[in-house]
Amino acid sequence: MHADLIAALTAIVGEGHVLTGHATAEYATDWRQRLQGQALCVVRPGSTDEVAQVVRACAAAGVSIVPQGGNTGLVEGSVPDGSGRQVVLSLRRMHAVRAIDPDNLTITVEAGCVLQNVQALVQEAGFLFPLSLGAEGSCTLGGNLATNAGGTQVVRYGNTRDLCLGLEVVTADGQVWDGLLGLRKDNTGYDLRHLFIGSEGTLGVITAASMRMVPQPAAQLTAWTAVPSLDAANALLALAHQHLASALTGFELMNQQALALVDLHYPHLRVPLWQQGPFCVLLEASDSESEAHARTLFERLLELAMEKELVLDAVIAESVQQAHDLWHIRESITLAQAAEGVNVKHDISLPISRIPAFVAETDAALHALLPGIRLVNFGHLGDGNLHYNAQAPEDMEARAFVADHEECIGEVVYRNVHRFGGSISAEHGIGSLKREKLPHYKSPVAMQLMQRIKSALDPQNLLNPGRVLVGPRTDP
Ligand code: FAD
Ligand code: 2HG
Ligand code: ZN
Repeated sequence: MHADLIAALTAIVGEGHVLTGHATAEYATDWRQRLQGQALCVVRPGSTDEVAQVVRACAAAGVSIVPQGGNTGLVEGSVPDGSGRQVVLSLRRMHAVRAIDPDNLTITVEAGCVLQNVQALVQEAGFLFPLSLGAEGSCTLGGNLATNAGGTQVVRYGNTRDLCLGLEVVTADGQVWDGLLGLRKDNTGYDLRHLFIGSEGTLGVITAASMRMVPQPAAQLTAWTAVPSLDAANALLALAHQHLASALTGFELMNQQALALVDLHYPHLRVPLWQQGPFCVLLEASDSESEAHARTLFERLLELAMEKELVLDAVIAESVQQAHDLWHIRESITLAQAAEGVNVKHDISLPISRIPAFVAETDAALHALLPGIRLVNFGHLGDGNLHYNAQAPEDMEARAFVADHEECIGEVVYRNVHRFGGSISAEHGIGSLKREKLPHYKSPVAMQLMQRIKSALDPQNLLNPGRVLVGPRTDP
C-alpha cells in the first residue's frame, strides 16, 4: 500500500525527488534536535500542479502530510512524527520568482524561496523586503508565512502577515486557490489569506505569495547601548519612538546572561558593553533623508537618554560592517544557547508597560524554584516580545535539566504571562510543543472556532495533524 503511494508520488514529481531511508534524516530532525521523527518519504515537487497532485495522492491513500520549508521552526511543527507513516512535503525546489512589479510595489515568488534570496531579489529591484531574522539564510518564505514570522523589524514594518498581499494555496483536497491578486484593497468576503497565514501547515500548503516591497532607506544607523534596568529600557523605547518616529526600525533587548553565552562561545565577536549593566539594547534607525540627518537624530536621542540616565554607555556603528557585526552578535544568542546545551524556550509577548514587573516577579519565582537556573532573556522589546529562555544551572546536565524541569518552569512562566495579559506564543507558533498548553490560555470559544475551521478545511485531518490543535490522528 505504501509502496503504491511512493510509486504514485514518483510518477508525479519524477525519479530523484522522492527520498526514502537515510536520505530523509535531515528532514525528520528539528532544528533544536528535540524531535527525531521518521518519514515514510520526503517528496519534493517542482510546481504548484505537482503539489496539488501529491496532496490528492496522499488524500486518496489516507496518508498525512507535513509541509516543510527550511526546517528552522522552533516549536516542533515541521518534522514528521515517529510512526514512519507521514509524508514530508518539502517546498524547497519551488523558488521561482513569478513577477516583480515596481509600480505595484510587489514581488510574487514561490514558497520555497529562501528568505535571504527574497531580500536580495528585492534589493536588486531597488527596494527593501523588510523581513529579517536570524534564520534568514535557510528559512523559506512559505515557512515565514505559515508561522507568521516576526523578526527584528516588526516595530516598523509588522509581521510577515502585514507584508503579504496575496497567496496561492493547495487545499487539503488538492485544489489550487489562486489568491495572488496583490491588491491593497479587496473586501469581497472573508479574507482567506489571513486564515492560511500562521496556520503552520494545518490548513493548506502555501505554494506562492505576493509580498510588499518598500522603499530603501537613504541611510541606516545602528547603536548598541548598556542600560541600567528594564524600566530604563522601556523609557528609552518611548524616547526613541518620540524622536525617531517611523525611522525606528529595530529595538532589541539582551540581558547579561544572553550576552555572556555569546562571549563564552564566540569570543571573537567581541561583545561590547555587556558587563556594564544588566541589559543591552540594540537600536536601528532607517532614515529616508540622509546619513547626516539620521546621525543628528540618533546622537540627539542618545545624548538625551544619557542625561536622563536611561543609558550607561553607547556605541554607534561607524560603518555598514560595524553595524552588521553588532547585529551578528544579537543573532548569535540562539546559537550560543544551542552550543551551551539543550534549553527551555518561551517565546512570549506582553504589554510593553508590564514587562519590567513581569520579569522581576518571574525571575524571582524561577530562582526560588531552581537555584542557579540561568535565565537568558532577550528579544524584540519594541514589539513586547521576549525570548524568556532558561539554561541549566552550571552544575546540571542540560538534557536532565530539560527533562526534569521544563514543565514546571513553563508553568511558572505561562501563569505569569497570563496574569500580566500576554501571549504564550508571540512569533514562533504552537507546533506540537505548545499544543497541549494552548487550551489553558486561549478562550474556549476561540479554541472551538479554530477546531471548526480545521474540520471545515481539512475534514480528513491530513495536513500536519496534531500541530497547533490536539486532534485525532488519522494514520492507520
Ligand atoms: P519550517 O521550519 O520548515 O516550518 C515551520 C512551520 O511552517 C511548520 O509547521 C511547517 O509545516 C509549516 N510550513 C512550512 N512551509 C510551509 C508551506 N509552504 N505551506 C504550509 N506550511 C508550511 N522566527 C521568528 O518569528 N522570528 C525570529 O526572529 C526567528 N529567529 C530565528 C533564529 C534562528 C537561529 C532559528 C533557527 C529560527 C528562528 N525563527 C524565528 C524561527 C523560524 O526561523 C521561523 O519560524 C521561520 O519562519 C520558519 O521558516 P521555515 O521555512 O524554516 O519553516
Ligand atoms: C530570535 O529572535 C529568534 O533570535 C530565536 O526568534 C529566539 O532562540 C530563541 O528563543
Ligand atoms: Zn525572535
